[in-house]
Amino acid sequence: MSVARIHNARMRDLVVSAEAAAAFIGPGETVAMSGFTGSGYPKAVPMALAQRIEASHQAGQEFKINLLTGASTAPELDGALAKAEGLALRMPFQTDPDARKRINSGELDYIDIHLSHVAQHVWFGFYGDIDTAVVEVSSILEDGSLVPATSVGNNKTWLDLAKKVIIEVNEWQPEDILGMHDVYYGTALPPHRKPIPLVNADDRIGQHTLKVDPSKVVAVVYTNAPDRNSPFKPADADSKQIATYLIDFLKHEVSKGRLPHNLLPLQSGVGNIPNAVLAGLAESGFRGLTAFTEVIQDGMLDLLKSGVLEYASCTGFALSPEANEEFKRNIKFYRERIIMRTQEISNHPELVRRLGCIGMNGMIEADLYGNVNSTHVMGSRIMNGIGGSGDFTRNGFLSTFLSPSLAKGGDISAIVPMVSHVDHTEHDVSIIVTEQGLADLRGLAPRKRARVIIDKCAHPSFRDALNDYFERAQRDGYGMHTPHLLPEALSWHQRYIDTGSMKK
Ligand code: 0RQ
Repeated sequence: MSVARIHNARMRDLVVSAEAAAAFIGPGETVAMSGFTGSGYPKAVPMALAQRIEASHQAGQEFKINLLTGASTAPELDGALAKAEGLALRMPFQTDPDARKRINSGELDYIDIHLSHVAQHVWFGFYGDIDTAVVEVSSILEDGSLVPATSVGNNKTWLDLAKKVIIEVNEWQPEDILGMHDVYYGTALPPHRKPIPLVNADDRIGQHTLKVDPSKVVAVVYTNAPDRNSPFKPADADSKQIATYLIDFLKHEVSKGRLPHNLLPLQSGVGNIPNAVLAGLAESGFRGLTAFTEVIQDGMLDLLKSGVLEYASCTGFALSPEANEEFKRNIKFYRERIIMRTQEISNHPELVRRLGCIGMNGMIEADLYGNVNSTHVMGSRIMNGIGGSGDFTRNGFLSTFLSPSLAKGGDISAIVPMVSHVDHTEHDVSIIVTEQGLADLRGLAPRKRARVIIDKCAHPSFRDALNDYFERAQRDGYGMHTPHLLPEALSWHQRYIDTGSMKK
């Protein structure tokens, strides 16, 4: 077996098969793994663990773990463990269809928290002990330090706190990624916190590698397997229209002197609409842009390549297979322009506020007053999770939410009288954009917000019904500050559940 990427003699002695490594993990353990939006997640040990769990279940023995990661992973991790019915608790973010099915059927507990909170909540002891950490790296240096792979996520915290550590060294990861990371070891528990010394999105405040206490490492597994992500759909007409409205708005803000010519550091969510916005920025005439974000997806690599984006700070990637190859081929170019941080720093409220990020995220629905639901379909079924959207929405300079005005072939309106679940409150949301238009909610009292949201963002097929609700709420509601008709406020959702459409 090749061990070329392991330059430390003791670590080389620990190389075993994925099956032997998975045997270190026992039923009931809390296991913290690497991985952020389909990058840098362990690829062999979780699958070997899933097989072990299935064998235990066949032998009539209960075997489940609590699983913590940076964010979503991929079929080899979330998918395999969910299918094996091996998860009792999952946190903080997932996008896997099998895991989602089990969460929504009540078989799997899921804790959906802000990504910037994860590390500190674990230090505070809210999740008990971390029994095992399983972390993918690109290589192990002679001094035993670890070169992170394509995500950093919570790996620093997992390695610091876990009782035992399993390392996957993935030869598919570019070895020349060494130098791209910036791992900050200066965070502390209250009351000992100090300001984080980062004032520009490209400041380096940490070190290139992760530390691990060698006495905790029980196994090293060698792999050679790609990061996997769901392929992107090509941008459709609606995504392009949404991107156009947003970019025109940003230009307008520059002309008013509220934004500098190269804007402020961008945060972009994952998915087709944010990707369409990035593609739109490529042709917008903007130059010298910067990003302080969680995830870099295809569109951002393109912007770096064309020079429209000067540099980007992130904690992980969500790339198509083609973009992965491009990234690896030109790793030296990207290493000069990308800084990868731990997610406690990439999403840190202090830094997002200081830098004045422009947040651009997707949503499920928004209501007349600007409350946004990013996570729950019909108030009850989780889609993915809040992820880092709240870190940027509450603390950014501008918080924008982007969505088509309709879902499910036109049966669902993304603009509803009252959201069925709230992730981002009316106090945090500044801009809502659909393919119909852009609602600028800044400086507007609630009833003025409702007017602008209906007029600019609602689909024409739901506009009359929204106007009717809003007028009657102003006439018959309990108060005029934020008028509602409580028995009707969620009736659109109930109608969808009963009839398959929000329309009467
Ligand atoms: O379902 O796949 O079954 O058809 O939701 O919707 O329109 O493809 O949009 O992929 O951008 O996802 C909010 C989920 C939008 C995402 C959400 C259904 C729709 C479809 C997906 P199908 P689209 P997107 C950075 C920031 C929270 C996390 C976040 C998200 C599916 O943006 O997870 O922002 N955000 N993180 O049919 C019922 C509605 C619906 C609806 C959409 N109103 N009612 N179903 N759908 N609107 C990344 C990290 O934090 C790591």
